[in-house]
Amino acid sequence: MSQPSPTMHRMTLDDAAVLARAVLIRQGFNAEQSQALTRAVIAGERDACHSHGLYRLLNCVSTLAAGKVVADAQPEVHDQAPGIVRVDAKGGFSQLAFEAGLPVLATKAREQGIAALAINHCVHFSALWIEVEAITELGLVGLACNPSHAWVAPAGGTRPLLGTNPLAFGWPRPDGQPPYLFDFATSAIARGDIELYRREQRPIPEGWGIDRHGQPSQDAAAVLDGALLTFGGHKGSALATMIELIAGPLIGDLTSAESLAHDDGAGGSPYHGELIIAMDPERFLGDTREHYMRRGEALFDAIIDQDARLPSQRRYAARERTRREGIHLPDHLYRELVELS
Ligand code: NDP
Ligand code: PYC
Repeated sequence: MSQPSPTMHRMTLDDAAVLARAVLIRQGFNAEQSQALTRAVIAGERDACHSHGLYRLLNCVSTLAAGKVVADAQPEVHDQAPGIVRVDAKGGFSQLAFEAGLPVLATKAREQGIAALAINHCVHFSALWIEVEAITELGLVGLACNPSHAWVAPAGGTRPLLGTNPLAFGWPRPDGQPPYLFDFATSAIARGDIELYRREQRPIPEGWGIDRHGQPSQDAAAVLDGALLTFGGHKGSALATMIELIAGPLIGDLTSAESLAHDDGAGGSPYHGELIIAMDPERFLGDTREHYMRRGEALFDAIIDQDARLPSQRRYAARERTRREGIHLPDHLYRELVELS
């Protein structure tokens, strides 16, 4: 089943952003939504997170065509409680809602030491590191998670129930260093990556999923039709369940199973909420902040001393590379996007 890699089209990041925006505007998104979506997919492509880069524009377009996203949604910000800001995305994609809520979240975190942003009624496909990195850029510690569609079998089960439910954490670092940041699906891999394997007709690694009969499979299409497995067995399964709860019912929004039911076979991106938490080291530590944040640095040094790498290191290296050299887009994806622009 092994196939040759697709030929690649080289572009600058600026040209890629122009193409992304042209696709979104042409397909009917308003200027604000298009700008926010463009920032997200260009950040994904720039950091070589291809499953959440320009490829996602195809989902944005098909979700709009299916009537499952509001193309000109204006998020509404509500001051819910001293430590909670709520943003109603009004059926639009999550990115603009996050951007609207971030300044209030940061202010509340600085006042209280810890604060939460609950985004409701959003259509969602974002890589969460984008949001957590924005929080660390304000000197805050960040945590984010959300459900998706019911695509993942609970550990020990054989039928899709949980979402691919990402969890991201970011820690600001001194001296202009990029943050310590991890961001992973609680499934063995993001579903978007399996979609890319299917597009390239490549077999997926063992252990990522099962077919509709509950049998282990390395056929991407069969797994997309069956269920993904959780990472780390029962541990990923429990984390995914926690995310269903704290970024679903706790914030008055849908679980992954409810999101899939809402989709009703239309094939749109998931529709649910997102929970984002920010913590202010200054409030926790006062004058001792510098001392304790340096102890975090000692931990990172000890990890690197073992020749282990920090999460996001690959991403930051890709960022440097694509800024210099531009991006390489599979030709067939480039042609699809030009057709839509
Ligand atoms: P990966 O398994 O590729 O990576 C997960 C994390 O682990 C990254 O931070 C990565 O850093 C780090 N990492 C990978 N290898 C190592 C290593 N050897 N040592 C240390 N750290 C390592 O990601 P996933 O497939 O789980 O998720 C991909 C993306 O999909 C995420 O951005 C997630 O937010 C997104 N997603 C979004 C969903 C949504 O509902 N919106 C649903 C599911 C996923 P690095 O990037 O540097 O490799
Ligand atoms: O890749 O699993 C995924 C995903 C779901 C929603 C956005 N990305």
